[in-house]
Order: sequence, then structure tokens, then C-alpha cells
Amino acid sequence: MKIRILSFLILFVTTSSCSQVKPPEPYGPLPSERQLAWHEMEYYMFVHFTVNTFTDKEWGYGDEKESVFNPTDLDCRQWAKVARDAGMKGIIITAKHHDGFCLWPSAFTDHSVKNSPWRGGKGDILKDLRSACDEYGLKMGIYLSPWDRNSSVYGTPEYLIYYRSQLNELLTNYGDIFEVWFDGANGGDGFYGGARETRTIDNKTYYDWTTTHKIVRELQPSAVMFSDAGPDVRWVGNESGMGSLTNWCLLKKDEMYPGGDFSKILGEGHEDGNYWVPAEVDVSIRRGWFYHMSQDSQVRTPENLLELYYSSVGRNSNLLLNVPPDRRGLLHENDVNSLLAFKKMLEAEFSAELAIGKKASSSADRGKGYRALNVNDGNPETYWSTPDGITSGSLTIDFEKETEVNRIILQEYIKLGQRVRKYRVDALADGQWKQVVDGTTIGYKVIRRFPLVTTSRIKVTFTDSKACPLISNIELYHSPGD
Ligand code: FUL
Repeated sequence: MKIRILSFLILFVTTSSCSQVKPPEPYGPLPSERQLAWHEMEYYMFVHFTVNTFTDKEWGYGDEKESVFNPTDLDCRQWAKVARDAGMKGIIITAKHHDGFCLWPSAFTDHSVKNSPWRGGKGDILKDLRSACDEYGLKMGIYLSPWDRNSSVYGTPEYLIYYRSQLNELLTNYGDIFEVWFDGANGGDGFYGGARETRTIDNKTYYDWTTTHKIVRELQPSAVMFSDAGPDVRWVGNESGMGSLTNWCLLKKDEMYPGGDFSKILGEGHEDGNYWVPAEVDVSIRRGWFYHMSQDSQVRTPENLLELYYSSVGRNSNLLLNVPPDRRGLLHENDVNSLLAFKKMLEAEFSAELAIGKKASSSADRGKGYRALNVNDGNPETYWSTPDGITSGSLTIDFEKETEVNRIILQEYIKLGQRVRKYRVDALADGQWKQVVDGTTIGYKVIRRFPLVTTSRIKVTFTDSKACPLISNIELYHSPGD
């Protein structure tokens, strides 16, 4: 009897495991958990604030008196409320910019808020921002400029001890940090404790980034680190808000270093890169990174912000939009109005999704668990895929009636790697398939605009992929915009 039960069980286990479809193997470099969480952030605020706000400069020389820093009405809750209302998911603040002035009362320098008149020297902007972010459900990140034009020891090994001590303060006293921003501007003239000279450093070796990165990993394992060359997130190579249409999340980062001349590579990434290092688009809502009254009338319009959104989030990048507080310590009314109007436009762009629940079919699928219906089920964890070795294929969404469409969102299941090299989108109109848009890479997400088409079916063809394509999401919209 026992033997019969056992053989039955063995038969059952073998047959059921045979009918299981084998999941696709990972392909190439994969994102880490912290990078996956970062991809989902999509859009967040950059805050540039320091003595420059009061001296009307973009780069402070490092000799600014602490007494100039005196916001009359500083309120981090206003920043956070605006960020939240604008649809952003976090705030990254310049804890220290190139001028060396610290927005928190660092124990390692006198050049900080503690010697400013603001709140009688008792204030701590990082602390205020932390509670504001918590209150409004935002994540918080820090920018700590490696270049310090105030420090007398800048350019010597001693400076690295100072820099890392400050990093340690920021990473241990202010709760969870989602991103640490290492800027690429390096060396040059400065105050340097009164020396007033030019100091050049070798940006390939001076900072010994490996040691600094270890500190961040140890103190904030969930934080991603940004720089021109990663290690976790890369600069997009320009400050004008332009993500690259071809955008691999992959990079040969060992060949790069912060401050090098790699603009084009940074935009596209390396198709054959050996690390996952996705691009972040940093851009300011004004001409400058810091507040200047003279730019009050030059704030980007809501329409322009929408363009930025399409050229960043729409191109497989995150958008880090700078909104600099003014001398009151508040985001200026013009910036706030523009941001909130942009948020309204964004909501209108993506108000009614048309693909969800519609019939989805494919040229081929891998089998049960990997069918076409996974791309419009609203679940990012399910995906369509072809059998191994099949590196092209198509997906069709059938509206079953004439429907007006002009936007498409595509997402790969990036947990198993970025694969698609080329795709095209066709619409069935008057009995004929007509191409409406085509593209190269997809990655975490692309959003494509095309002229309004009246169609009963949309077909997305993945014409070339490094391995079997894995598509987790297709969304279609009729947006009011062009
Ligand atoms: C640059 C800096 O020099 C600018 O002042 C600004 O902080 C920008 C985001 O990065 O490298």
C-alpha cells in the first residue's frame, strides 16, 4: 500500500512539474532591490539652497559669512506639501554645495547654520526636512558636494576624513535616505580657509570613492548612490532635461569616473554594459539652480514641464526637478503655480486607460503564466514572454470598437534584465495596419506620443531583443495634448 501511494506521489510530482512552464532565465546585469525601488520613484524634487540664495550666486567662493544665511520664513513643510501635491515622491537637498556651508549643524566645521542668525543658530534644515518628508509621505535624499571651496584642507588626504565624517552625520542622524548625490564638479579656485588659491585634484584617484561608497552601503543599505558613473544611478549627461531615446540601464562603469567627459555615453548607456546603472535627469525649473529674484519671471511653464516629463520619465529615466527656495526659505509662488498646473495637465494626459481588461493576444507565448493577458492586467509582477530563443514577437490589444488613441506606455519586466532593442507600434485603421510610432529601447518605462488615431486594434511588435522579450505592461490613452 505504502509503495503504491509513494509511486503515485512521485508520478504526480513529476507530471505536474513537467506541465510547469520554465520561467525565463535572467539576461545580463540585473537591478538591485534598491535600484528597483528607485525606478518606481520616477519624479522627485531637487532643492538647491545655501548662502548663494542670499548672495545671488550659483557657485559660492567659500568665503561667505555665515551671517548672510538668514531666511525670514523658512518652512520645509511648504516644500514637502508642494512636492506631494505636485505628484513627486521625494526631496533631495543640497546639504552642502561647493561653497562648503552646511545646512545642518555639523560638528566638524563652524561654517554652518549654527553660526548663522537663522533661528539664533539653533536651526537644522535637515531635521526640519526629515519631519516634513515624513508628514507628507516623501522619501528624503542628500547632496553633499565633494568639492568644498571653504575647507582649508581641500585637496589633501585630510579632507577625505572631513568629507566622510560629514557623510556619516547625514547618514546616521536623519532617518532613511533614499539617494546620495555625489556631484561631478571638482576643484578649481576657492577660499580654502583663506588661502584663496586654485587647487586641482585628480578626479580619477583623489576621492577614493570605493571607501566612501562602502560607508554609504553600511549606514544606509537601501540608498542608491548617484554620480556621473554611478555606482547605482548615473547622470544623464546634460542639465537641460533631455533623456536619450535609446537608453540602456547598463553601463561599463569601471571605465568612467565623476567629472569625466562622457556626455553621450551617459545619455544612451552601454548596450553591452556590465552593470545596471540607470539614468537620472536633473534639471531646474528656473535658469539657475539657486534662487535669483531676477529669474522670477523665467519659471518654466506647465507646458514646458510636461515636455520635460516626456523627455525624462517618458524615456526610461527618473526626473529630478530642481525647485529652489527663495530668501524667505519658501518655494516661490510662480514656481508653485507652475508645478501644480503641470500636475493637472499630467492627470489629464493619463486620465482614462484604454487597454485594461481588453482582449490581448500575441504572435506566440511561452505558455501558461506568460500569456498576452499579463500586459494589461494592471499587475507589474506578471509579464508576457516568448519561448527561449525567440527574440521577436508581437502583442495586440483589441478594443472591439473604434477607439481614439495617441499615447502608449510600455514596460519591460526589468527584474530579469533589459532586453528590447527595437519595437514599433501599429494601429489597425480602415482595414490596414499603419505604423504610429517606433523606437529602440524600453527598460523600466517608455511613454510615446503619436498623432491621434482612430483604431480598433493596437499592435506592438518587438522586432529585436537580446533574449526573449519580457513585457509587463502596456497602457493606451487618448490624451488631450498633441
Ligand atoms: C552641478 C553643480 O556645479 C551645480 O551647481 C548644481 O549643483 C548641479 C546639480 O550640479 O555639477
